Amino acid sequence: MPGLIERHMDRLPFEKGDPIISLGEGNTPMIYACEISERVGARVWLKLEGLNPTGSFKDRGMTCAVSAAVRDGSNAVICASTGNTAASAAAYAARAGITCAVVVPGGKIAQGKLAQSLIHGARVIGLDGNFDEALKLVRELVETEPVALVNSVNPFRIEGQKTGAFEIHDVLPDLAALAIPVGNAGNVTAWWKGFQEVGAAPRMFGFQAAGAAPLVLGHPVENPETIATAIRIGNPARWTEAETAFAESNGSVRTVTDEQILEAYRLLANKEGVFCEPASAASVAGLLVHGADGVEDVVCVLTGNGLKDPDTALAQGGGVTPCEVDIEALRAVVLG
Ligand code: AN7
Repeated sequence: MPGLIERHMDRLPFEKGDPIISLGEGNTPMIYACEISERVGARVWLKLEGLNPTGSFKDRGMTCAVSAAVRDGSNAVICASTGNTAASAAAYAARAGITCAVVVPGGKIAQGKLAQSLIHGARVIGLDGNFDEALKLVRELVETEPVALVNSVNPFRIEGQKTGAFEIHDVLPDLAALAIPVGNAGNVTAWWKGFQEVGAAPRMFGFQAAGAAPLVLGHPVENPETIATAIRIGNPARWTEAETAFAESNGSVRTVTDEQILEAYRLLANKEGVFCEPASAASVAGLLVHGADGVEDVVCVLTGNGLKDPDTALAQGGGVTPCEVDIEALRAVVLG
């Protein structure tokens, strides 16, 4: 299967003969969510972006950002990240044979994302600060150093991520709404751009964690906090673009609490069989809490794979039942 640059080259800033760094990203499954549809009172679909090569939607943008960096002669990339961008940048840089540095909030990213970044050979820098501080520093660094910045301030990231909208539009051309978690606001910007390019205009329903909700509050949050570490962001780089997407699409941006996020996270796993990371569950939590505002159908973007964050799953799941090697003991604990 070709990657998304080859599939969508007519709508992307690439030409035949350009170097393409791909891991076979995109073309993710979309499945119907029976239980959630019933609870929300609308047809709810789940777009499983956690099934991209590194386990998150970031791969759509990263194939474009790293391919463009290679085309332009870069031999190093850098990003600030809450974890998924780091894992994706590390993988695509490894594939391209270039070096990668990732700057993450020290001790505040999920274990799986850290493991990925390390095993792909990135230089992992644990900053004594949060994502917003990391991004500010990295932007300053690339002003003087010959390193390509692959955060979503890079327009190639937006170009790649907009292809999710093409895939949904092929299946649901009259889709009424998209529910999406919002952190740095690159993804909602990209999805809205993608829908516009195919002449569609579903309402963009964005959801932020209550402790990290600058777009809802209307001002930056100095010390963002949420269990959904992926969206622990207080000053989104794509602020104005996100506001435009919500306004133009007749959408909205609202909050969900950590408890509501975790409830949706458990519900997705228990009733739909879908294991996503906490930040991704914010989209479903938002619909469950705020309703679907009368729309008939809505796609929730499940942005990252649940395996990214084993610690949260272990804390939220049931415990392990011990058993000695004995058939009666086993019968008792299995049936008990
Ligand atoms: C699972 O990896 O910002 O609003 O540095 O990992 O485009 O930022 C991750 C963000 C949603 C929010 N869900 O998307 C990073 C990073 C997951 C994420 C978001 C992120 P944006």
